[in-house]
Amino acid sequence: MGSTEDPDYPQIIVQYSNGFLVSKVMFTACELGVFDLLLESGKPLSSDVIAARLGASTMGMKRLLDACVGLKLLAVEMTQEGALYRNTEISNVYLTKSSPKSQYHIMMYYSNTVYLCWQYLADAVREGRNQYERAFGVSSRDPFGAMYRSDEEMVKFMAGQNSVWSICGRDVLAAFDLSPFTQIYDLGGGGGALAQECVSLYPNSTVTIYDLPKVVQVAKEKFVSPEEHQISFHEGDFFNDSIPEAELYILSKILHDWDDDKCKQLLAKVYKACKPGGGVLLVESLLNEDKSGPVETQLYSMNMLVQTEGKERTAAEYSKLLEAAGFGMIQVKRTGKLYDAVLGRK
Ligand code: ASE
Repeated sequence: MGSTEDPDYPQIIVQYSNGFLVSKVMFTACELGVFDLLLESGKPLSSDVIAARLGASTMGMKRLLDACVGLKLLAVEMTQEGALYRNTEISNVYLTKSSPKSQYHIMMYYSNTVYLCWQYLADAVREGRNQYERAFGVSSRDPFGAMYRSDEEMVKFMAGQNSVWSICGRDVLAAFDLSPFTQIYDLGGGGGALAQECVSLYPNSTVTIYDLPKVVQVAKEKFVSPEEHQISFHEGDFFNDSIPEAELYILSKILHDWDDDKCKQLLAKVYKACKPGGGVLLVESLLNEDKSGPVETQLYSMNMLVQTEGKERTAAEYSKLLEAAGFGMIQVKRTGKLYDAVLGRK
């Protein structure tokens, strides 16, 4: 690209314009179960067979499959019976529902919820607030009231967040040696995937998932089995109810949901509850200090605008919030993946 680029065919503009088409093709193939069927089948299948098994039109399915080949999400081989499609290695691992590293649920959340909010991105930028009212007709005053407007939406969100920890959880928890902290609270721990990674990485730790009563109920029902003895639950609203004493508090993708005032309120409360010598671990996607990137984090910050009251922040911004609450000895670790870690001590 660069100097060799045709000025009348700017790659960057074409690629970015088509970005949403790319996302929707991948989301749709996931939603219709293309990758699951090809995994189960264990052998390449024709578009006719795939269409019939998934209850789709042959014409629509053929086009979707070919687009997936173009996107390198499927491979095709020509045989005497015609084209046969199979999963790529990446699709088997990340796009099938049953894989331990499946990103299926976060994609369904993006495709069916986040996508609808982004329809109103221009309004969000003009007004500086989330777009639940326009997108779903629910009040945007309480973002989690809106995000959890139905049990179904709440479960989709929890499953989506869980899928992220299946690929990033270990790195953020291994960023610091957390073994000195055995009594851990995961504030807003939701579906519990990060708590599960935590007790697996630190076998001497116990993690209490602190979340809203209806979230805890669903976590117990659908995501965390009672046999997982190192994990327990505490029902509450961390802004309005008390926070029990512990050695370490994990706030994973919590502060990015809220403005600076709310973050300071919450961190001050956590500081009060924290044992001396204890700490707080922030798990967030960190912006560069000059906010020049990473682009994924900049896009997530746009998403916080359309969906929440918060934003993505720099390491210095998180450090300032921690210091304002009383925490010290602040350490920052970038993982090179989507989510990073910041540790503060009392
Ligand atoms: C939140 C995280 C998310 C609140 C709303 C959210 C995510 C999507 N919607 O705490 C996961 C991160 N992904 C993006 C696109 O921001």
